[in-house]
Amino acid sequence: MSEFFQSGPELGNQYLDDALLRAYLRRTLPPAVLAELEPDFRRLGARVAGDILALAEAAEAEPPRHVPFDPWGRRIDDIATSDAWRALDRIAAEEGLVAIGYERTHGALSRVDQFVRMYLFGPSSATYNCPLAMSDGAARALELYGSDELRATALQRLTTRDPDRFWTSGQWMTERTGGSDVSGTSTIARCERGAYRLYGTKWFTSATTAQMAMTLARIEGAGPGSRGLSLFYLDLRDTAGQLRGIRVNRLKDKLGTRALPTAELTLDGTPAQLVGGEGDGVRKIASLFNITRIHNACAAVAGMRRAIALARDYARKRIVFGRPLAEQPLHVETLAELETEHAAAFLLVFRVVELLGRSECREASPDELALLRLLTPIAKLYTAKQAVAVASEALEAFGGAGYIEDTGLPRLLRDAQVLSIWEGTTNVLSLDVLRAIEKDGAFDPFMADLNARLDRVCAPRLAAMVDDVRASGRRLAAQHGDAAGREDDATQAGARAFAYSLARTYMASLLLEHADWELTEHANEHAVAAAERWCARGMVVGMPGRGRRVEGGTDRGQHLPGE
Ligand code: MFK
Repeated sequence: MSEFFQSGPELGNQYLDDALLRAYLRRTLPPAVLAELEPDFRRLGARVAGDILALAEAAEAEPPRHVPFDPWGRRIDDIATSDAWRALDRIAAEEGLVAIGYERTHGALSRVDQFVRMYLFGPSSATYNCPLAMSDGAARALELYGSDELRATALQRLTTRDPDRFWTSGQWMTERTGGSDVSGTSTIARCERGAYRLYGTKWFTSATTAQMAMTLARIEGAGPGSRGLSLFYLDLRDTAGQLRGIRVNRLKDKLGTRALPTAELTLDGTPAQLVGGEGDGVRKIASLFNITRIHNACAAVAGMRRAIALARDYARKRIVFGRPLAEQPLHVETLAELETEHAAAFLLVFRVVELLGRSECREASPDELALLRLLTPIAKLYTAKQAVAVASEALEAFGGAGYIEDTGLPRLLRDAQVLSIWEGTTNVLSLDVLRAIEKDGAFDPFMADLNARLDRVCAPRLAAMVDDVRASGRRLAAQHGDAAGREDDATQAGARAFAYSLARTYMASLLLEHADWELTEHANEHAVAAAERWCARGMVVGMPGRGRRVEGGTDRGQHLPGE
């Protein structure tokens, strides 16, 4: 009988092992800032492969439970969570995972600092990054629209590093009558004795253990549609920690993100405070969900990185046909494709993070604000699809083990699948891309930014690819010209392909910029290979009615990223 046992994959320091992250930071941060932050990144990189990872595994092993009644029959609607889940909350506060974005110690670059930490923390957090994303979004909405009182209370709580004072926030947008079409929200806000109370049902509320929530409701008598909605702040618990005027109907039985409590709630006279005045609720809550969409994209790129790190480690250990997988040309090729997907996604997400920081520190030009508006849905929609494809391929790299629950590997795929659903589906976000172009005039700033980046690429080795990306840009401009001002069915039907094309073309320019820096500064060819792979796959995806050819690639029709 064989005594052979295969060794499972192990994680090293997730900062030190991430060559792209470290190179990006050397390229982007002033040396003094990097020198100040790097010891912390290195420390967190070790923790997320050590004690934080152990807590995440413990939280996954003990999912939340809804306890509707106390032993004597009183309705309590407790959501019982594990010690590990609560420990992750404290760590999040101590590590400043929300706070750093608001302390702004390094000005606009503070968002880069914060998102690097979220990128490291996310895959070891049992999805605690979701409550943190919503808390960050809520903090931004309160910073923009909150009263002095809410800024002095709730905003301080969301952005403190003191774990005893730290709060998380829910973001309750989804109703049975609404879903993607938030304008269908049917929760009513009634003014009773000078204060608002909410009545309605919220169909998906993630992180229901939070202390506060931001939500939408229609003030009695207000008009229809999203303009008739208003934004409200809810202080969820009384001094005994009981929910105020809220019934938990049940916890959702989800495909993944199982440590994260997601509930159906009935609001029955929930006390609420209006935020930012009456009306225009969707526009106001957009300040929140544009932040959570960036977190979503960061979670996608972090999930890809984690799947690849595990697959790479395993490839060095697993011997088949006489040599390790890491020496098998086809396996190496497969991993290189995944690395390319990750690199393109990483550079896109951190480009958006840089713009976010500049906008919040009032350093962004009008063109940069429009670009941020457009790149946010692009990054969210494209990286989410990549994350699913990369997780699926990474599971396959483990053979049968990738399909076995107690390896922990299937969770990578289950948790990736939500990324293209919550915070707006791929199609909703593709339509948002059209909205950003039509309403915010974001196409010209996009093209100007793309071409300016290509102008800066000077390594002769990259010149042919620069020409390819410019050609893609011209095709996009032609498609944009054809569709400008049109809101017909054909334009809508082509929205996803157009969004993918914008994403792929912009990502190509980022890969070339990074490759140029690597070549010039370090004579490093690795990033060139990623750019070559990306460009060879084509950038402009065919749109229905405009042919289905992929420019620079084969005639494969519309394809999903990573296919
Ligand atoms: C690990 C990472 C974790 C992430 C956290 C996950 C937590 C999940 C919890 C959830 O809540 S998931 C639920 C998420 N739901 C959504 O994301 C909603 C999806 N649907 C949309 O996004 C629709 O596009 C939208 C509801 C916004 C459409 O609304 P309308 O009212 O039909 O659209 P309209 O009339 O075009 O927009 C109204 C206003 O909002 C307009 O401004 P004006 O009033 O000034 O004209 C729009 O320009 C503005 N607007 C819409 N989208 C915007 C925006 N402004 C800025 N940014 C945007 N993205």
